[in-house]
Amino acid sequence: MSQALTLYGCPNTRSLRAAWALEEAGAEYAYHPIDLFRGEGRKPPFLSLNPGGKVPLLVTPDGPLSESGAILMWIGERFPASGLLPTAPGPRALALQWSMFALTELEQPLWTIAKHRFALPPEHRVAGIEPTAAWEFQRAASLLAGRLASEETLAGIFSMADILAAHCLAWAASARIPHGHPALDAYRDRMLARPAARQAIAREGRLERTSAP
Ligand SMILES: N[C@@H](CCC(=O)N[C@@H](CS)C(=O)NCC(=O)O)C(=O)O
Repeated sequence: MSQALTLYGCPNTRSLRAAWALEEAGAEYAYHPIDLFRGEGRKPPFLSLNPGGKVPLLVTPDGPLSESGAILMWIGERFPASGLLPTAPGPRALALQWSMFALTELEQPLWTIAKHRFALPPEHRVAGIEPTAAWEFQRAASLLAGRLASEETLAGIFSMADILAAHCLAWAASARIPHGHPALDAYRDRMLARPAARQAIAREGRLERTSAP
């Protein structure tokens, strides 16, 4: 399977989640950069693979897969030794719960802020929405901090939930959106110090093109 995996990604985007998970799994994969800032995501070669025009996209033997959460679940299932999707029922349930929390509660206000700062066409942006979204993010972060007050990781062992949550916390830091919990900064830094995270960041940092999409 290893040679059949190709990750389409772009530095400083959600594709880091997928690269990080692949590195945790010890998977071999080709990395194909899509320069979103030059509109490559909206050009026909990439749109034929992902009509949504977004990264990450993982081309797998089961077909092209979009949505970072689904990609991490796929990697966790295909590489069970990675522990990304734990096999024991208790940790597995918690990994799924906190993954969904990261995607729907923690990320949602960050994405709202990003959309209304720069991602939406100017005529659809509402500047006044930011304080509400920032408050929602702080409320979600408080729940995360509560969970991590007694645990090193969200599922009791490292899992895909930690990739998603740590990525959201890194996103918040780079966008200067505060959460008010220094312990979450320590958690984020601990997760990002994992060798697989460092390798993924280095892999995405290389922007030279290898082939056309
Ligand atoms: N829900 C999707 C969101 C993916 C997404 O919005 N990716 C951004 C980069 S972080 C993108 O590709 N944007 C390009 C565009 O919308 O044209 C996921 O989690 O994978």
